[in-house]
Amino acid sequence: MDTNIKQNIESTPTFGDQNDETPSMGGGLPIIEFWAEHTLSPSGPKLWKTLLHKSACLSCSWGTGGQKGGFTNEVGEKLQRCMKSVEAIAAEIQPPISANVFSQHTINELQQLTSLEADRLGRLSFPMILRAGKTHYERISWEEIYQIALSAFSKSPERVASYSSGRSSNEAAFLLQLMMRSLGSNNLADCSDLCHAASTTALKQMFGTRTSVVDLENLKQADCVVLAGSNCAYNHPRLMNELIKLRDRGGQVIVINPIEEIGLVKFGSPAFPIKSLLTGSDISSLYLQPIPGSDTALFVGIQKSLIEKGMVKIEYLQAYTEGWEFVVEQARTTDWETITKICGISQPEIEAAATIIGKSKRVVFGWAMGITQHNNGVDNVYSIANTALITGNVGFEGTGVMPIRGHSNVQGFGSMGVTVNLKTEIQATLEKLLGRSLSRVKGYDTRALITAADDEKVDALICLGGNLYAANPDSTQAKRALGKIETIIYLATKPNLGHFHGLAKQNTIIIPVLNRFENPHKTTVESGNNFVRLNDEGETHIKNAELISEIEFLTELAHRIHGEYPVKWRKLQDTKYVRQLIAKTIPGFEKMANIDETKEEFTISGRIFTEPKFPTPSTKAAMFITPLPKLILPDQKDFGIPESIKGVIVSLITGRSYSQHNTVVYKIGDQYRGMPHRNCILMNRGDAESVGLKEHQRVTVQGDAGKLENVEVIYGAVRQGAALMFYPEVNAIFKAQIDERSGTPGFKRVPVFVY
Ligand SMILES: Nc1nc2c(c(=O)[nH]1)N[C@H]1C(S)=C(S)[C@@H](COP(=O)(O)OP(=O)(O)OC[C@H]3O[C@@H](n4cnc5c(=O)[nH]c(N)nc54)[C@H](O)[C@@H]3O)O[C@H]1N2
Ligand SMILES: Nc1nc2c(c(=O)[nH]1)N[C@H]1C(S)=C(S)[C@@H](COP(=O)(O)OP(=O)(O)OC[C@H]3O[C@@H](n4cnc5c(=O)[nH]c(N)nc54)[C@H](O)[C@@H]3O)O[C@H]1N2
Ligand code: SF4
Ligand SMILES: [Mo]
Repeated sequence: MDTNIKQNIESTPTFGDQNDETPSMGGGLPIIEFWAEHTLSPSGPKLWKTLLHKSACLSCSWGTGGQKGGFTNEVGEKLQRCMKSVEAIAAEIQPPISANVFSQHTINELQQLTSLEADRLGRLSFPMILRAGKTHYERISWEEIYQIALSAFSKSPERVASYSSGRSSNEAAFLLQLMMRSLGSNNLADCSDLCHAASTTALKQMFGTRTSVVDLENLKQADCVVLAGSNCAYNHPRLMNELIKLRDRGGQVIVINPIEEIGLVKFGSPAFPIKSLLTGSDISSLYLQPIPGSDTALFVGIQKSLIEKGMVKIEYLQAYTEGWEFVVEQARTTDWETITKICGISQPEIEAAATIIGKSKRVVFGWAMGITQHNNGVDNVYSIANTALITGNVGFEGTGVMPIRGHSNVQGFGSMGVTVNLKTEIQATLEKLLGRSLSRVKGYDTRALITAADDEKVDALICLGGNLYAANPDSTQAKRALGKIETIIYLATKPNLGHFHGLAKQNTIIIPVLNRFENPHKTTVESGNNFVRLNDEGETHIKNAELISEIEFLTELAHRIHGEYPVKWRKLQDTKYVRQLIAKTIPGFEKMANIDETKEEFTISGRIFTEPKFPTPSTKAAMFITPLPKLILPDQKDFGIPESIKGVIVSLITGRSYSQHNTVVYKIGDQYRGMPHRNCILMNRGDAESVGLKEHQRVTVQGDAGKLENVEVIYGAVRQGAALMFYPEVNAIFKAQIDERSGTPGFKRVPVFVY
């Protein structure tokens, strides 16, 4: 392979020093160093301009920025911008990739790039196509793109699909689903299918809502937060400020996580430079490290203890819930031995958690991927919400259930109807708008899309952002499946592994798009706290290029496919009209109609419960019993490894390092976990030593779909039987069990053999 392409990339500076010592707390001075390094660098002025632009932070769903300015949150607090935001912007303000990169390097060479190297190439700036049998991506005209797309999307509606990732706007999301549904296709796969689908499914059944019932104001009233399966010190850093303030006012934080994440024990936040940054603030009051995948058992244990202590709010259950008798009965009759054996937490520790929850006046229960990404993800969420309900902690200020969402507008995509489970109200209004009934054929979610493609049932795919190839388990299957689709169109800001490995059978097209702070029109996004932000128009630093806005591309494509009637697609290039359509179609978004004039950002109506009355048919919350998981691990022989080879089977947690955004790696090391590079496995010392392994030794990690070799063992505060590796690289080696009810892959409990 031509090494030039790699050499060029390696000479661009990566972020920070790889060899820092493992810090004794999360956050702290490295954050300030990072800010200084970036804001004082040659790209500093561009970075500042973007930070001050009136648009929402690109990175996570916690949400900040918008009309109040780059550093102000929805309740008007200042200095609300974390370094993850800077990291995301820094990647977007990279120079454009020179055309030579694609004319001089074959697809085989591009496939040698790592995620970090692909991202470091720079910004995409002209449309390209890789045609069947060709070795290079080449430039393509817009006219030819529309012709190819038109013929691809004229196939039978069941054979066309979209995939999307939550960084695009509400307007783009709305148009995407309108275009697909107008075609007669419900195949609207979305990254949320791999993420919080279990939360959406469970919350809808229990409360008739699909999102968090807690807003920022509410969180500020809580005196206890239960944080399960979230590493917000890395992934939602400003949530840490709320936890620090909660501890300062005498509140308690219970963390539930098989890994002792240092930032969830102690965190130094730059928002409190004097009292927190240098010395760190205590976060967890109680830290429980259960076996991966066992949270349902742990929460049933907490319920059992609450019952035994007489801390259950029976009057609340009777008045506001249904099915509670069965839930209470399940917890009462499940014996302690079963519970403690499954979750690996002792009875006294479970009781300590129950006491804190039972004695607190207002408890918020928050969770993220450690809860949803399991084959029983929906049960996990039920068990958390059951615990909230039996203690009367939903429907009052300072209480509630709070899925901590992923991408900065992933929740907006769901609200706009980019989902295979469309709300009946939205379906009805769309039918009125289009003047005909919509297809009732069940659409493909992300996993179903991959399976259908692998079965040769998909001809055309449009990807609005994201990285479908690398986000899925079993990379070999993902690659093979995408390779059976005739035409794939990727809309993206920067190249990623999917553009080089997720290649279509005939035509793979890459469309370079403007990002949130560059669009020539206003857009909106929705945070995980149900707050809608308005993004101002902006401009791009990339000159003499052919970038297009997602809105322009989608409306033009829809116009070519559908013509002028009943939707005047080209008129919708003025996003003001899209917002008017959204206001008319999407429940809770009425204020969108005038947002262009009022500039009033808002909390979506009907989402935050201030009384325990819910949008369910009976107005009561429905409770469901939660079967305890059977956590069986395969045997060594199931991995096809002879008994003579010594090794250990562990439940592998696959997730994010400190410096990556999903499939995009920004920096190779994870300093807070002491992992110097990507090819590490974080292990419990006892597990490693039990089979004669030592720290820094190189091992093979074998899953059910492949193996990674030369992996460095790093000892960490991981509970016995568990280990951690980073995605997307690790997706090469396992197939993942799927939660049947939500379609979510079990990314957090992957059985592997380490030897
Ligand atoms: N900087 C940055 N921010 C991000 C992202 C990013 O990649 N980078 N990604 C965004 C997206 S899309 C998402 S979904 C979120 C992800 O945010 P998180 O959910 O916080 O991220 P993960 O790294 O997937 O893992 C969460 C935690 O779950 C724990 N865990 C694993 N298994 C279990 C279990 O069985 N039980 C319990 N209780 N805990 C478990 C892990 O140890 C880990 O600490 O962050 C969003 N924000
Ligand atoms: N093993 C394992 N696998 C996982 C997970 C895990 O924890 N473990 N987590 C899962 C989760 S929670 C998620 S959400 C998925 C993430 O899956 P995706 O959302 O599909 O992946 P991302 O890496 O976030 O996508 C990044 C790409 O989006 C493009 N992009 C960025 N901004 C824009 C924009 O404004 N417009 C457009 N059109 N494109 C843009 C860029 O080209 C960038 O390369 O991965 C899932 N996969
Ligand atoms: S916490 Fe999330 S939304 Fe807030 S600044 Fe950081 S990355 Fe952006
Ligand atoms: Mo996610």
